[in-house]
Amino acid sequence: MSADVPVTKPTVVEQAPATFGSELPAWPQVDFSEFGEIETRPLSRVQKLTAQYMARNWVMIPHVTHQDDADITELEARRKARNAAGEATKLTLLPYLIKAVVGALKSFPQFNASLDGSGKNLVLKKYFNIGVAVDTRFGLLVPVLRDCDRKSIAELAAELQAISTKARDKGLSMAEMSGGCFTISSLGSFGGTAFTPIVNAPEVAILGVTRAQEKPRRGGDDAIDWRQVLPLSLSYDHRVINGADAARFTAKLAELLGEPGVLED
Ligand code: CAO
Repeated sequence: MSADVPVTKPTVVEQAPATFGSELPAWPQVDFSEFGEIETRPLSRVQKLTAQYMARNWVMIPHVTHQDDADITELEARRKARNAAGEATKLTLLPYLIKAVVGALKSFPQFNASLDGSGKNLVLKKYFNIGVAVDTRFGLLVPVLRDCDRKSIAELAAELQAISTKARDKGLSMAEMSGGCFTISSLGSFGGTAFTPIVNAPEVAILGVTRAQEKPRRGGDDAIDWRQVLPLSLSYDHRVINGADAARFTAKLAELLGEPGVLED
């Protein structure tokens, strides 16, 4: 380099703070009555708590939702036959879903796990407690059914009916909503084709199901075989679960839901 060329120091690029781009503007304060008639209703205690937890989970967990479906034609036939034969508690799809989820958690233990408080370790659970979202007049409540691996479809149906009735009539204690490994949110009786459930931290995945639909499948001699197909929406924490595992997990769920005899064992 010749002596008359000025030597320039490399520019030091300052590290942007981790919060870069996430400075939020204040929440809009709008007097809606300026625009028309309104009514103000205070949120319930449960709604306020749910809002806080949902906002935290949505902001802190990098969510991905994987969509799949399961052929439940045989399952539905067996379920209806059992109900017609006079089950003590009417069987809905949910107890079967719980058993299938337990089977899939056994095959993919990273779904039955939580990040510890430091975020540096994955805690793998050897128990199978499943939370079920229940829509109540107090707001959304999630009772946890314990040790679902050790309970039959009929036992799960009875427990589910008792706890969801209690949730709707009286609400639930924190103890009844603690200790879950994985949550199921079923909107099947309401409708819908898919949705994005929010992971129930510190769990790492949640299964949403919407209404089963009749869909055609190519049968022998190109005949149309109408099947009952259940949409599955699996949201997961992408820090812990990768997309390939989510696809394997839902495929396993679909396989298990296609073998209702095994779930009933
Ligand atoms: N496809 C088609 N039909 C379905 C179905 C599905 N995926 N899921 C349930 N059904 C049917 C049931 O089989 C039943 O029909 P039959 O009388 O013909 O058997 C009917 O819908 C009513 O079921 P149910 O709702 O009483 O019972 P369930 O076990 O399916 O669900 C419960 C129980 C407590 C989970 C449900 O009532 C509920 O509260 N769901 C709301 C969950 C929710 O709000 N999630 C959103 C959370 S995020 O905001």
